[in-house]
Amino acid sequence: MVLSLLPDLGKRTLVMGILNVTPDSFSDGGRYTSIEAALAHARQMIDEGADILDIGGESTRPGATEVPQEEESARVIPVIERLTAGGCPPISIDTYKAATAEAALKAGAAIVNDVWGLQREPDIATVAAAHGAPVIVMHNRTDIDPSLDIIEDMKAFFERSLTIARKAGVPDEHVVLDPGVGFGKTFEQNVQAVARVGELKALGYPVLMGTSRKRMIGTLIGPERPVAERLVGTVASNVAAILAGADIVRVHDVAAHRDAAAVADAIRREMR
Ligand code: HH2
Repeated sequence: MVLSLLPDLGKRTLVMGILNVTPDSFSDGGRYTSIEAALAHARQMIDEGADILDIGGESTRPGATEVPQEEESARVIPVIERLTAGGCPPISIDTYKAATAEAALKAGAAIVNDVWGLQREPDIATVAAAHGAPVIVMHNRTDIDPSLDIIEDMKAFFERSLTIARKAGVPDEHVVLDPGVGFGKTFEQNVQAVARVGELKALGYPVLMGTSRKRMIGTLIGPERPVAERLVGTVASNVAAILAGADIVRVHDVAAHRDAAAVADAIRREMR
């Protein structure tokens, strides 16, 4: 259950720390490819108060090469095994591949985070259901269409994902929605994905927001600035998302977001 696994969900904003065990992720690729480096980074995020660790073995940035399933599993499974052996917050596996999700859940991961919303390999929903694992259903598109009302497109996309989830036996309480900032959207549509979170919340599911260090932030603060300078812009976007209704923020910088979420949550509680 989302609720028993994450008892604070809905009571305060949860912070999901990003652990990319990839050589080519856009902001931290190559930094955590050795198991020891990945574990050290995970421990740092746990110390900083991460509520969830999101582990991925394939970069999803535009232009990244797809990784064979075996290679993706080989990158993430040893890290998941070592982390869960020592006790840690719930781990989500960032994959759209059913076999990787299966291996990760067997190794101790508890949540499936699918950037294709269960629609690339629908068997992933059966895998999640068999393990009783919640699923993060992210909106995505193969093409960018500036003429779209992106929130309406998300609603139609999520309807398809929810049909797959229900058919596979994933209960509604195990679904988290994510507008997928940076995936198949124009800059304006990415900004709308944050601003209009309330419309997604109205669907009745918790919402996760992932803006961390993404190009949208760079566009706003100055595209010539290095990715490492996107922290303040990222925090600003996540505070806005929290005030608009986001329940979980997926971030590289856990400590900064724990502080920001504490302040934003207190203000949100007093909003009418
Ligand atoms: N963004 C990325 C990867 N996975 N999952 C969810 N649910 N939401 C997101 O917004 C999201 C995600 C891309 O960011 P990152 O992991 O930092 O980079 P890369 O895909 O290059 O590894």
